[in-house]
Amino acid sequence: MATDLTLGPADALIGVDVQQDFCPGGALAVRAGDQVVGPLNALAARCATVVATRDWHPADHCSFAAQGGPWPPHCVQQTPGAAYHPALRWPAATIHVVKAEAAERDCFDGFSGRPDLAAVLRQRGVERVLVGGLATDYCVLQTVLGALRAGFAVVALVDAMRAVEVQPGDGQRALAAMQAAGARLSRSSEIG
Ligand code: VGL
Ligand code: ZN
Repeated sequence: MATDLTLGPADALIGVDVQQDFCPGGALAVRAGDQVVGPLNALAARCATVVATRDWHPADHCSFAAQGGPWPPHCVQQTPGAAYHPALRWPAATIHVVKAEAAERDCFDGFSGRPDLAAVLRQRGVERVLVGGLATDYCVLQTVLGALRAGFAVVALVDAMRAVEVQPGDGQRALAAMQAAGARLSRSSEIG
């Protein structure tokens, strides 16, 4: 049911970009990024539908500094940095989505990746998505907004996400933007 925080068959968990390069020691490390793994594992074990997205760039991606972009090279396809954090326990039936595969375009929204996530979720009868992962102020924010645009109710799992914070406060501003767009902010411990 979309009106409370009790899990049902119409709920899906989306773990955004919990990849080595976004975790401590990675090429574009998010502070304490690995701390999202625990709450995501706990919910993944309880959700009928689980989605995991990955940032999945070619080596010459436009967002990398060598091409004039803002970021160091990260999440290059088929490299260890693009792998999921090793402590993640995605269920066998997890739906895996990749995004930002084309060199000439960046993409922060899991609903603009491959396969078409909105179509896959609708086909399964999903009405609400619970979203966590990395990073709060980039791909988590855009995936939350993408889900809302696609017509899903959204619970943003505040303890299961961490922010890059290129500018201090970006994480808090991202949470405010999610809420203003219609997402419900919740701690994963509140999910019944
Ligand atoms: C991301 C920066 C660059 C993210 C991806 O997953 O939030 N951030 N590429
Ligand atoms: Zn990226």
